[in-house]
Amino acid sequence: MPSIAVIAGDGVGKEVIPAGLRVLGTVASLDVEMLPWGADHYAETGAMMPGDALHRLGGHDAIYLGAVGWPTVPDHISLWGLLLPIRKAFQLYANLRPVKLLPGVAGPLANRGPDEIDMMFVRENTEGEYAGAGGRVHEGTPYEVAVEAPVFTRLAVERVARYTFDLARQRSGSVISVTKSNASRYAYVLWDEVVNEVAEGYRDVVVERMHVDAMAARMVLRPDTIDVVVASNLFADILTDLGAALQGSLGLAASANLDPTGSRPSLFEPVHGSAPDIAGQGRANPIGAIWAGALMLRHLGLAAEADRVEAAISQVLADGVVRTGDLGGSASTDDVAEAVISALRRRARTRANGTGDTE
Ligand code: GGG
Repeated sequence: MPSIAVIAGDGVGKEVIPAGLRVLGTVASLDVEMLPWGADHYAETGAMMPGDALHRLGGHDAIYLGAVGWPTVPDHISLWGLLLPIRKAFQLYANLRPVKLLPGVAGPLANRGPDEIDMMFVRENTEGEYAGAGGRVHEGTPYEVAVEAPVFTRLAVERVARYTFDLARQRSGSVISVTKSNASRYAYVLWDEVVNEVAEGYRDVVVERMHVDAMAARMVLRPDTIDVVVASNLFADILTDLGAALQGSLGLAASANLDPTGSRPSLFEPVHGSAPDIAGQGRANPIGAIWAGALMLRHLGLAAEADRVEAAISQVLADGVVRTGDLGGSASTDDVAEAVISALRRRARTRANGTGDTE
């Protein structure tokens, strides 16, 4: 039985993750360890997670995470105290973020339907603008200085490019590499060079280079021309929030932080944060978390179970009856989880009755 470390974290993470676990428990047996880390742990101990956290997480097959961040903890402390150390220590270098408009969801783009918004972003997840290189001097003085230095290494660009090209071969065979090598003379010039070198080994994959500003516009104006995208840590972070908006809600967006070598536990999370404005009210959309759970099942070798969860999510959204406020409805987090579970059970009965597989 796969062993899962669960960090619900902060705010709505504590609501969507239990909902996600209930759905996952309908299709798979998981050995779950709940780890109460985050802002409450910080208030009690001065740290977002204990000193042996990485050692403990390392013993699991996967990590299922909700959200990190709370107004009582400075954002850079919460992020650097929990999520980023896990991504870096376990070298979860490929952050996979599907951007897919599901049937029944009204996206914000006029006359653009599910056939036209179906992208897969691969975010470099270990360095770039998130490298943590920098510092502050002369703090509190009029001549104070802050330096935040992006770090790009050949190794990290090469491995994420390879991962992306392999993925593109399973999809349309086209990749857009997002850059800014006109203004950034060093980092993104190396990025472009290494992507081009990797592309030499994938002559069957069509590669396009786009500056990040033009890419943002293209996502809105011509989303149908985009399939697989590879981008740096910061660029993909920003573009996938735009992507989540194109999907109809940030609450729908899921992500997988992968160690493609399989030697360390990968981490699965909704893209959204802790949403303090609605936390504690039971009205957060759990679909991003449930979808992230499906990505986790697939990573764990439970592909059929993952397909079932994704089909049930699609069913609930297509039915359009049970929806949280972000999608214009009034359902609670639990209502949506129960609707997904009911859809799973209905579909299982249909299969068992031999009346056809509706997936
Ligand atoms: N769902 C995880 C979460 O809380 N994300 C919020 C966040 O700030 N993430 C930072 C990042 O992915 O760059």
